[in-house]
Amino acid sequence: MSRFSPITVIDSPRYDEHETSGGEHPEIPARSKIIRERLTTGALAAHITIAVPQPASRQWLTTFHTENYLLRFEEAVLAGKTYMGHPDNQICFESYDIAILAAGGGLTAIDLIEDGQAKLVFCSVRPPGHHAEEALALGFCFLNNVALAAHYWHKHYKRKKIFIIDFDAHHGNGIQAAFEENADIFYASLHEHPSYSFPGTGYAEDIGTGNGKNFTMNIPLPPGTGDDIAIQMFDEKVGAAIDRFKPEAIIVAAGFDSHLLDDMSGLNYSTIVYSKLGARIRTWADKLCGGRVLSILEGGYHLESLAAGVEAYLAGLALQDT
Ligand code: OKP
Ligand code: ZN
Repeated sequence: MSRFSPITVIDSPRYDEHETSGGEHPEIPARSKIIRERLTTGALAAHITIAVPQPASRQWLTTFHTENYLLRFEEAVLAGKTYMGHPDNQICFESYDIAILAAGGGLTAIDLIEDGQAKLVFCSVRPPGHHAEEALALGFCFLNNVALAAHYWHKHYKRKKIFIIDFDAHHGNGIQAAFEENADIFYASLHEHPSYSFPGTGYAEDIGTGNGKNFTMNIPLPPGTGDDIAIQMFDEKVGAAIDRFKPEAIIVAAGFDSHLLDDMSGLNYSTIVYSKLGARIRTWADKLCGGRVLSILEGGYHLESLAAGVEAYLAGLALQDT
């Protein structure tokens, strides 16, 4: 026998207002729309509650980003600039507010979890965040939604040990930078090998520095890697690390660009891999940290595969064997 645990999805139609579709850009509002459509009408709909995000306040944005960077970002949108730093990072007039609402999604989710209203929360946010550094927009990311959520959980609710799992096809350089010297917040990432992939960081040798040594884990995978090797590495390496670390909470940087049909990476996962990842994470969460799992959307650019991947992942998280 098995049953579905309830899932909370943080979403807002305002996420669609970060409008980047002027040209060929892949990080588009259609991403949010297709996930919304699938989750509200698909097989999981009966198990999903939608909740509305609140914008992140300055106090929490500055736990990672500099004042100066936030001001530059706001000025850029007000001045009508079309990108920040590199044309990858397209902006429109609304982008600053929407990025703050994306960061706020994670904080709202944590409030719901700590208030006992939810255990499994998925934030279907745009723009993504894991490449953003304290004062740098990179790879479609402006504010580091996952890093900000980890700081909030750690500082506001005093959850001392947080384990971050990043299964986006790309290395989350921004999350790593945020916590590489921190022994309380573990960062584990599975990604396409940096020699072949953006942003070129995330070598296995990078294991953290200072107090944070051995609290960063990078698992680079060669182009062409499929489900079996990915799951094997995930079980062996991430499974061992999380068992040792014994977190009080898990945050997942959930990206779906490792799918076979997604051109943004050379990884070749099928949709089923995401349900397997979800099932593992659920098992670890139940065993180690009261079932608390916050997942925040990162990449995923092949629209059909993105929607199917999110649904499979949530099914894996929610389905409990009894
Ligand atoms: C964002 B996320 C050269 C190509 C850059 C950017 C990929 C960003 C991926 N300018 N490609 O990790 O899904
Ligand atoms: Zn990615």
